[in-house]
Amino acid sequence: MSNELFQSRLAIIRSESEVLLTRKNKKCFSTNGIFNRFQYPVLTRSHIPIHWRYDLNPETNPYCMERIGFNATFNSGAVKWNGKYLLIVRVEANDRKSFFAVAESPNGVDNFRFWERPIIMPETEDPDTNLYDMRVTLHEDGYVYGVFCTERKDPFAPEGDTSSAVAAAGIARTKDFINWERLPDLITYGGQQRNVVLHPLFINEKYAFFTRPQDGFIDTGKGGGIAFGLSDTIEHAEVKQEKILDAKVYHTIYEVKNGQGPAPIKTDKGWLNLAHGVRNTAAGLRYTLYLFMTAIDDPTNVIHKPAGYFIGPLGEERVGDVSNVVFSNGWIEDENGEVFIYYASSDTRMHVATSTVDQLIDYCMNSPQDNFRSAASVQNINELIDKNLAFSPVL
Ligand code: M1P
Repeated sequence: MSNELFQSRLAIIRSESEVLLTRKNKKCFSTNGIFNRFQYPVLTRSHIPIHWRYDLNPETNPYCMERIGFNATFNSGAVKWNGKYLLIVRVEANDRKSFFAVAESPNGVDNFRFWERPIIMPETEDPDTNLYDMRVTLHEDGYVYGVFCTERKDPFAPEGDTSSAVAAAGIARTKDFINWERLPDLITYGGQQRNVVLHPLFINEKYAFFTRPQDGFIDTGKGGGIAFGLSDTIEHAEVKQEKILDAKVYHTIYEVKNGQGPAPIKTDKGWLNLAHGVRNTAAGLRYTLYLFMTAIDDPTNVIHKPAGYFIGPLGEERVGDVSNVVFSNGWIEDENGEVFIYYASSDTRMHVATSTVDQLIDYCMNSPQDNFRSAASVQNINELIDKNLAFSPVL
């Protein structure tokens, strides 16, 4: 096989990759005025570095074929670090295994590039089959923590059942996002765990976790709801009691289940929390994002919660490996109050939306809440109409 084929293919692959990696992203006009979407996703599987995919030696790869394929880049933790915007991305290869890799951008909205290698996450004595959805917390103890889902085969699955799994919260810490110290998994007593998030502050001198107790791997069963609990240590984290702070509710966007997104943002009006809610439809589950605020002195006390979703899947976001899903486990508050909300669509690709702390507080405090009946929703609309008519009779 001629070296020419290898070289010409590689030249095309390299130049197309460079065009994608250096493409400028454009802020779209926001009709709702709450946040701005951007024209392009910030990360797709095509952003995976060439040297992770191809054997670059023409002697051993004369056809210049991909040796390792990648399926998706989604559900990323996020942090601003040394002036750069980092995503701790859930990368899924064609073999269905997820792992973490850091992608870095100078401005948070485009030019994301993966670091040289994926993260080498140490294992516990019970090896993980799959890892995903890391939440990054800059804790006041001085460490950066990553809390993520570790999935293993259900040891009690009947013979022949090769899909039942058990989800738990893995914990690791770092000071540079390259070297990670793995700590024992979080122990809880409410069944399985996904969407566990470490709070950035000590609460009552203890480490504090948002949890999501659930009976099964997919079904929350009699569990569910965003919960909160305290642990004496992080080195052997154990939450003995989980208190539900935001329950699932019939006929809402979080009727089936919900889960905390990233660690909350502290503001002078309370904590801003981003979460996902899941409802059922004839076409399957639909995942949307919602916001709520909790009291500054009590992160379990919900003080403002607008009705319905904040971001729902739109346009091409609606289609992917798991369609009709938006999911977020990372946001960054910049020094000037701008907030970068990183969200994945349909378990396939990463997007960014931007807003500000002020806008998000305004949205939480001044949007009507859900009163759980159609008549009550109509009443909310009529109250706004009355207000507008009184203010300006000519609409
Ligand atoms: O497929 C949608 C999402 O499903 C799970 O979220 P939850 O535990 O709330 O159902 C997670 O596996 C998540 O990664 C995925 O995006």
